[in-house]
Amino acid sequence: MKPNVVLYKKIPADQLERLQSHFNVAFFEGITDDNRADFIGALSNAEGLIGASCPITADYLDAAPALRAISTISVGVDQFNVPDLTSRKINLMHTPSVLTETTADTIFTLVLNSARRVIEMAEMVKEGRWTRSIGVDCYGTDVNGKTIGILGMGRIGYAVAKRAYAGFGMSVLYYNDIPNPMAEQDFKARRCELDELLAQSDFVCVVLPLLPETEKFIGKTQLQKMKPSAFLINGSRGKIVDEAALIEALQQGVIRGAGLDVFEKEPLPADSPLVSLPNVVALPHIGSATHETRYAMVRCAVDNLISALNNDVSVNCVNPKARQR
Ligand code: 8YV
Repeated sequence: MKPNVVLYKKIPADQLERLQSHFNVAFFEGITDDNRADFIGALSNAEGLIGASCPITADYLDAAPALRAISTISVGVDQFNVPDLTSRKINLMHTPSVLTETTADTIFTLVLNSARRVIEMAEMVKEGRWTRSIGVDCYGTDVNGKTIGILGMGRIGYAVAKRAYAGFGMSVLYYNDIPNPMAEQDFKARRCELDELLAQSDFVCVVLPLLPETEKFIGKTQLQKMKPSAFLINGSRGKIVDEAALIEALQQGVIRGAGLDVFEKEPLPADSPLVSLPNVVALPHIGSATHETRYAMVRCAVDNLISALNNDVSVNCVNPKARQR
């Protein structure tokens, strides 16, 4: 008998077939008010759960007494209460390595777009407002040779540092709970206190995971410690930055601009000042959203679920100790 698995995100056909060759799959296209009752019903005999972008709350877990493994198609695990999963003996699998480089590309896109005002300038051309040679009102800020401060020197932080150092000759500062000797050796990255990083960096890049202790990690006080010419770049999770404080800082010129792929509330409400502020580049959470990377994430998540339900949690498991094997 194949184990029962619930899939709550649309995935490519070949990966669905792989999943179906190992499991009986109940498929839901997201979890919505319309399908919630059926989703909860399908959980009653599910041993595995796979999907992304929906919080998996205690009421779902209560409805899933046989659940042994959840495989999220993401690196971030903030949609889950990991200690609760561990106490329920449910392994949580994620997709860390496959999206590192693409997410770092997105973060660097935000660095370049914010500094060189690419979207503003492109709109000027598209709207037929390029009617004379450009003047100081169109100038941007250099990226090359500047200082980048990276909050969180994990896989993605390292990949951002690589681009900054090797591609743009930037100095790299980082803030992390533990040293990253590779980043120090490869990119001359220097670990420092948060206040020093904020005061010295021309680009402050947030690449921390969202945890209770990183929520609103960057607030009014931290923004005021940044240079007035600096940019805040957030490619991890919106809740790490106090959005109201950021909006105020951008409106009052406390910092020069921001490049944001993530927001406190997603989709970003259309009436948010972040939509209309000229010194903000806002993207719709596309960090890992390329054909290649999203496919690799799904494949990795399917592999992870197959392994976990075969009692192998040696790779990509967030809480390997959840089940004592
Ligand atoms: C996706 C992400 O937006 O992996 C993550 O943690 O934020 C993104 O790659 C998301 O999880 C949807 O799959």
